[in-house]
Amino acid sequence: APAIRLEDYQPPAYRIDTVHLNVDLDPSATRVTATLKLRRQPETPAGSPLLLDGDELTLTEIRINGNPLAETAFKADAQQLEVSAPPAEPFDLTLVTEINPDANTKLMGLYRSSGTYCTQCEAEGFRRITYFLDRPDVLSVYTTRLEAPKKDCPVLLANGNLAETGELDDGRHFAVWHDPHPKPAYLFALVAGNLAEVSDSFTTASGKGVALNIYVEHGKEDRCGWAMDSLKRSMRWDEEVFGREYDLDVFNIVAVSDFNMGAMENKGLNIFNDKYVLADPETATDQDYANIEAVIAHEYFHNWTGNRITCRDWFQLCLKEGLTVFRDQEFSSDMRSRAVKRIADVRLLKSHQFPEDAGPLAHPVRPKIYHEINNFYTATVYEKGAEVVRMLKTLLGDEGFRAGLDLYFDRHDGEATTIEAFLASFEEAAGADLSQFALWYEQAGTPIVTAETEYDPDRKTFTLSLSQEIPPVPGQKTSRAAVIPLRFGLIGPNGEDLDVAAPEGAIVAGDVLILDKAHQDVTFENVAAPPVLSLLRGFSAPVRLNQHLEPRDLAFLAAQDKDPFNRWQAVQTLAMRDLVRMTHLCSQDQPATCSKDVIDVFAAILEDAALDDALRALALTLPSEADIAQEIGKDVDPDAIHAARSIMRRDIGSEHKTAFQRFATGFAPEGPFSPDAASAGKRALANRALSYFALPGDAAGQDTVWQRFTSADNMTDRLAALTLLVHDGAPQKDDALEAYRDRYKDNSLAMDKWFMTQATTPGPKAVDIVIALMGHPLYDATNPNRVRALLQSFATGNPTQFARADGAGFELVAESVLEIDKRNPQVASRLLTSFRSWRALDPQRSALAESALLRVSACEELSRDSRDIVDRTLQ
Ligand code: B3K
Ligand code: ZN
Repeated sequence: APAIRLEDYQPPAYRIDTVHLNVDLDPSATRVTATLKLRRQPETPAGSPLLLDGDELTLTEIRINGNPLAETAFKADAQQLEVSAPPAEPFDLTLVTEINPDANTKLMGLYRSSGTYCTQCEAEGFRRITYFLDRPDVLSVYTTRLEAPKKDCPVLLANGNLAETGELDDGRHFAVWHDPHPKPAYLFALVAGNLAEVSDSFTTASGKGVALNIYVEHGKEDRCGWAMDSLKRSMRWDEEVFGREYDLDVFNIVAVSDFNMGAMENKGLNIFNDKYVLADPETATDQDYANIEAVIAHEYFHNWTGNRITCRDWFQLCLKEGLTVFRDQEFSSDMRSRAVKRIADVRLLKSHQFPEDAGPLAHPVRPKIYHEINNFYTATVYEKGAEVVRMLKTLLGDEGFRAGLDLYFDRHDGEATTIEAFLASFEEAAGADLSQFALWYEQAGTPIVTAETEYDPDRKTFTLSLSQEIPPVPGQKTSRAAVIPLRFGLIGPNGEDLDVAAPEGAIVAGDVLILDKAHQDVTFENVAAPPVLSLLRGFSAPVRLNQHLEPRDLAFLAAQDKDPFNRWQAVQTLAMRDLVRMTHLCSQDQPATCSKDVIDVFAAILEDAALDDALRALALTLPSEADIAQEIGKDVDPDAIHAARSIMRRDIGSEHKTAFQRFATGFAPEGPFSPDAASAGKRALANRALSYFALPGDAAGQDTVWQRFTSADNMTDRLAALTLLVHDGAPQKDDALEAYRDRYKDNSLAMDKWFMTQATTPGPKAVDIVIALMGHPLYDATNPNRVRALLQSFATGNPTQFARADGAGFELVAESVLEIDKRNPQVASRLLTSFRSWRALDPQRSALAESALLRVSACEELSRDSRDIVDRTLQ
């Protein structure tokens, strides 16, 4: 497939003003009649051929202005329709295509999930329904008529407002939906099936009533309450914080169990992976509740950032995704603890985006080239994209930022636009020059910021020497200095921030220092005593900070920093340093023990009642094995990392056994289960403490875990206990797995957790366990959630066994990729990305990974999705 390049962008030769779709639903032979009002663009010479995209389509009829077209006047194959000399004046093109939803295993276009017809059109799925100008800069007004047997499909939904319904002969019925807002084809959706409806309503700030409905399979109605509540809170919040109101009479959400990703923001008809809708205490963890709240909000917020204002082309994906992730992060911060949310977001960024940006799949937030756009729904576009928006807010201040966004909404409403237009709105509204800032969209790779400090006791000066560089990444050998906002504080001996004046020649706004050169020295005057520098507070820029702090300074920051993010970071840095040291000892088979600094800091955090419980739980969480591997960076030995981390847990736990026991057993929230942030924080701290109290091999501790497992009244505690029993190889582990399976065998989302827990079991049995589970009656290789629960969790959450020294883990994943790729390329290519850090492994392991990748690459029938990933991973 040819590469698509940003620099080659051309506006469309034709526009489509309106689309009338008539969809006659049938499981294997759905008939789609599309009437498109086409208009030649003034720049397009009259008679220029019209080229429409298709994908696996069969055309059965074609008419222009009602007249059938001569066979010589068009060419149609499965991938394209060419009308050789269309009328010069606006005309109606009518196309009839026949499609087979039951045979659609790619889950793109129109398919069926547990009998329900549903669609997924982003990025290029609409062309699997009818021939079209399937690109985001062609905006049309859609009217959709659906027709189906009423018995099978009592519910018929499409975008916009309901215009008409009626009965037909033979037990059939129809519904017509009209969406007045012009939109690109990727936002089209329809749903038809026998679904239950959970309804509520919302009144907008200007007094307009909106009907809210969530559609789920019958029997799941009572698990929709949290999603509905999250939706109403999102709608109110977007009015209050961004001044954005909803714009249709109805907002529908449909939950389906087979979905390639999390959810989709189709105009007025969001379609969700049911994982991000269904929740009750019995089946959902606190993390599930938080995820549902965030994803419901994210899709809702897209109505303004994505739908009302969309992308000109797919290179601009971060225009809607980075901005919308930023918006959902802010929403969750306002609903919960801001500090805890910030730490959670940074952990995600560092664990997912940093390795992407450091490996063969690195790309700028706005890529310049792609082969398959579905492979660019990445942590870089989403999470780094959100960080870039966050930096904009830091640089412009709350007011400047809001003014820029308001101008963007005013000016571009109804358009398909670009990052340049987005930045120009901020430049104008806030009077800023963002030309250098724009590099954040252009350059791949994570900048490394190095900070050195020197205190001069005679002159009472404190000098900060800063430098930045981006290590080379594929396609980018050199880079230019970025604009890096560094939030900071100089902390005096009493723990208070010093009130220092902005040094001459440096750009300091409030507590933010702006680094915009490769090297920069900043000298603060009148500093009475040597301060401790707290840099990158709140993680004010997506960079790696290279700053040497002594253990006592880190302990000081962990205890004293007024910035909760940097308190957490100081604990992590202390633990990480020690883990790297211990890993090296373990890899040489030498004895390793955790240093006293780390043990003391952990004990202090545990007992610091002034800290948020959830924050304490996070600070007591050791860096993951993948995080440690990333820190080590080369010649990675996953077994040594695992050993070091286990020793650290053991040393911390045994040194403070009684304290951990106290928190593990006496810290549950009171009263009946509630998913609120405070209660979730208590559960998180208690379960974290339990993991230090009940160490592997400690019979009494594991009895306590078993007690927790059997007596838990909520999924968070039950799953935490199950995971400890299984991962630590407790004697009760088989009983626990069996009890869990018996309890949840009819609930797929809960069973996903059962598969995931086993797939992430450390130890040499994991590959065999995964292979056995692939043959389990409840395993379903066609369900993306189940595949991700078993195989993706194994590949990304079980580093020692995925990278097993004999290559069996790589083989298992490579084989699975090849198998899944035949049915569902998007799920396969996502699984394949788990190889992205293969070059950082020790030589023996990286050779084995390479041969597994070469095996995938040798398959001639590989999908475009997987071909693209394997080629780039091997390059
Ligand atoms: N916009 C969709 C993602 C579509 C993925 C296409 N492969 C969900 C979201 O970001 O809200
Ligand atoms: Zn999104």
